[in-house]
Amino acid sequence: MAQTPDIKYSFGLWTVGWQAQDPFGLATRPALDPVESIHKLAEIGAWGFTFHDNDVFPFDADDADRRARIDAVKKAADETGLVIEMVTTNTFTHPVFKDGAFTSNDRAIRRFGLRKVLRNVDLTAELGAKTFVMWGGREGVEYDNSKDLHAAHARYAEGIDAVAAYIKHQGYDIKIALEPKPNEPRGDIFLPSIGHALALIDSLDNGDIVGLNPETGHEQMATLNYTHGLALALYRGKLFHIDLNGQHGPKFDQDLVFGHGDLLSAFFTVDLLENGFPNGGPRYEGARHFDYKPSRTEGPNGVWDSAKANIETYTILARKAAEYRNDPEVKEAQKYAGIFELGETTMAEGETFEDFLADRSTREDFDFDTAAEREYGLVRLHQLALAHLIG
Ligand SMILES: [Mn+2]
Repeated sequence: MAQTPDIKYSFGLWTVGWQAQDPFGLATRPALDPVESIHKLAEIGAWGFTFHDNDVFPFDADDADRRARIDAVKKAADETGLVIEMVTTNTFTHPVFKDGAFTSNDRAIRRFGLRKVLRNVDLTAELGAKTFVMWGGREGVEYDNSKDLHAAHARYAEGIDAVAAYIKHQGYDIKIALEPKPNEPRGDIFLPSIGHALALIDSLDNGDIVGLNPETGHEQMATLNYTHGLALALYRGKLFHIDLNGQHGPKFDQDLVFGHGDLLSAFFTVDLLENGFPNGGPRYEGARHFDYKPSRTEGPNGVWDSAKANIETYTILARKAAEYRNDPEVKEAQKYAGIFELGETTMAEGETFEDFLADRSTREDFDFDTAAEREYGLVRLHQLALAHLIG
């Protein structure tokens, strides 16, 4: 058992269950029974698990088979005490979705895709999960003339809004979390970043229950800063779920163990998640959810070694981030850098424009040459973080 009852670790069943088939090679591992995976996840210290509908039952399962497999997963959850915290829908594997589900040019396929998603919303409610992730992996194009791009965004918004409206219509206690990704499997995927998704959510009638599920590697594939993305989502009250993993910069989606890509970035991600912003503000309270893939080189032992590595890495980083934040030298360096000063509003509360314009220190008496000489000590502060990380 892992040693961290206070951190809620969760894994997708598709992570450890991945058989490691890729575009160039066959599977290198046998299939795993989801029930066995759930018991193994409990053994390594997980708190919860998540899944796509078709991680548990086949795309073409009949009703009896579907029910039997769902019941087996529920029984395993009960036996292990693991929480089913999130459910998501596979609208990318079957060839029918090769041009997308909500944004397919074929209207009948869009209606079929919506039915598949709504059926899975019902399952999410039945299992008591509170988060419904939507990753539109096939919602995109290879060629810019493949779609009316205005209509495609309108159909994507319509589809997401319909799912949110259905959740409210049914009275379910579920929030939707959109998962941005810039590319792969499509050449360009719609909603490629956290910022794009936030812009679309603002246009929805039912956007109050729609937020984000940002993935480390997906943002880093787009050369974006994952921790900054989490911060913006938190600022907008939209960080509903997270997918933690590792990535080495802009290349194919590597889905490495958390921390096995950009370790410094992972440290600051954990520091934000565990310790919050230096001046306070919204916090992320959900599961520390890993969406990684055991590398194709790994056999059955490597699968569980890599799953444990996610928990171990996060746990170590959480301890080091706490030590960093509680270090008096760090607090002093943060103060010197002006980090707490940034928490003060620029204009005083109740200050009028008349007051502001009359304040000669804002222009007439402002000594910008002296102000320009200010040192912030940012390298020293960063070295303190590095020393805590590697020390
Ligand atoms: Mn990924």
